[in-house]
Amino acid sequence: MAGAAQRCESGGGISFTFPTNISIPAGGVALVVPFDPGDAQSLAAFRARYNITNSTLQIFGPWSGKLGNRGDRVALERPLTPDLPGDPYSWVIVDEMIYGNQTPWPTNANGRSPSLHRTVANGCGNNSLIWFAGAPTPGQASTADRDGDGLPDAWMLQHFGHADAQAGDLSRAGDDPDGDGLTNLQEYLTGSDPHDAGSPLRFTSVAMSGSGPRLRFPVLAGRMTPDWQAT
Ligand SMILES: [Ca+2]
Ligand SMILES: [Ca+2]
Ligand SMILES: [Ca+2]
Repeated sequence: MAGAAQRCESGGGISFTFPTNISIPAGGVALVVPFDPGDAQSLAAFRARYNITNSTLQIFGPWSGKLGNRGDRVALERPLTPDLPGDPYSWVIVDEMIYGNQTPWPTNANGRSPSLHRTVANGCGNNSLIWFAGAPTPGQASTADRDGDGLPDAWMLQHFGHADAQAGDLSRAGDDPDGDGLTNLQEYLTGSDPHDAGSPLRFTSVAMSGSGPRLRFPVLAGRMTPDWQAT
């Protein structure tokens, strides 16, 4: 939601209708929670649990229902003005994701475990390749990278247990803790596991083209090109 105030709905296993006349600035973040954010005690406990220090963060709730562990739909919808006054509004999908708990979706975001994080805001929400499982970071964009090393905080929390790069546990962007020849930044960009040497970059084809070899490999959408050619 960017620009003018609008009324939106999140639907699926859970549902929440935003109040009218609210706005979220372009690139901004809002949070929808399962409890009433007007309950100061619950809100304080939630902020403390997830270390949310942004006092201006807009928090809405409560949502009703529960998201399924095996799969569900989360959609952002906006009302369409009816042709005739008095007719009911219809709802238009602005963005949508229908997730699952099996490959190609991240399988370790099942139940009380890591959350699904979106790597690019403008990719198709139903594309499993733009999501990864990481520690919950409510109120932050999934791509938040507070130390600016190219590794998102959520990815760091998931794999190293902290958001900032540290030399002691080889969590810097250029480190290679599993010794598979890929740096942590390369592991992130290619969607592999920085602590599993059996999870390196894998080429899906190697062929000769006009000026040299052409290598193809799968990547997470929005992170880098899947097609490199040596020069
Ligand atoms: Ca970082
Ligand atoms: Ca590595
Ligand atoms: Ca690896």
